[in-house]
Amino acid sequence: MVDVLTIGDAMVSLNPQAKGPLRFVSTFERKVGGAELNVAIGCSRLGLSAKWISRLGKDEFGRYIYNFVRGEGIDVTDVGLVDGYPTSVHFKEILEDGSGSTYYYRSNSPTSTLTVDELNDSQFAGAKLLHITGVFPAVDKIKNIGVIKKAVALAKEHNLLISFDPNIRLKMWSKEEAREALTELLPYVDILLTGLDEAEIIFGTNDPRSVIEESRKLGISYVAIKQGEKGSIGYHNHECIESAPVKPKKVVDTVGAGDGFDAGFIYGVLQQWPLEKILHFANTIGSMVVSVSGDNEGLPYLDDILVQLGEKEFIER
Ligand code: KDG
Repeated sequence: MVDVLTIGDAMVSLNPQAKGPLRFVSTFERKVGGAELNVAIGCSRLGLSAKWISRLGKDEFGRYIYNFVRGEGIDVTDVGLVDGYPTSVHFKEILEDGSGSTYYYRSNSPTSTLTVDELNDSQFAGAKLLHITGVFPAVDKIKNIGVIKKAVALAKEHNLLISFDPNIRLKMWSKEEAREALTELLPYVDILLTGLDEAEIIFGTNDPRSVIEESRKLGISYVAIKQGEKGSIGYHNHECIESAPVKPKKVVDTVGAGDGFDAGFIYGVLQQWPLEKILHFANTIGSMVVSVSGDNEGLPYLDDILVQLGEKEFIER
């Protein structure tokens, strides 16, 4: 029995050791990435128990990710290593001005072998929350949305909360495909964690008030609009709060900041904190993630964030 359950695709993330277009970069550091997995890692570091359902290639990269995830204390009972589907890879490119791009090599992802039959009551019974994103459906547009729908149905049957981050990757599907698939999920969502650009694709508006209003009409209980360096806006129980940004110590790598925010928000909801506290906690995690290179390395342990928030003393030695 776990607190947080998620289903998703992961990749070896190759991080450039120099800035500039990748044709001029010759060395990379091997790390791990994957939106849903990053959230599971964030939750686990905060002290929640987390389970990640996935497939990896039966190859050296698959074993590397599997061991890494297990090392984060995440339940990997339902992570299979499959033959014939190489573990996915993505390369990150960081330009001199800090802007970046991602190049995916994941079209034949091992997660495309996951089927609805592999989801069952025992994975959901007793869990508190299912976290889903738009990345997994984008990996296999027809089949994976079916897997997610079954997960959503099981989550509802077992009274789990459902958190959803659209995480729309336009290198993987078009705006129209994303809108069509993801809007089907919205009526089942309890917690929407989104950027305004993604909200615009889904709701046709990037006005925060309208996004909240549209979400509210669908019965979504918590809405968080992530605005990066501008902070976040949250809604719950007829209350709408703007939470000020938390200035990072430095900005090294922004990938994964949104997942860190999601993990913090989920943690706060499960602790039944007031919205203002949840938003500040989640913003603080986002700011900690961007200060460290890698998609999940900067996700804090609970003690780290309590020190950051001034709620715990830092003892150096
Ligand atoms: O949210 C960060 C993730 O997106 C990253 O770790 C991997 O690009 C990635 C993806 O699509 O999952």
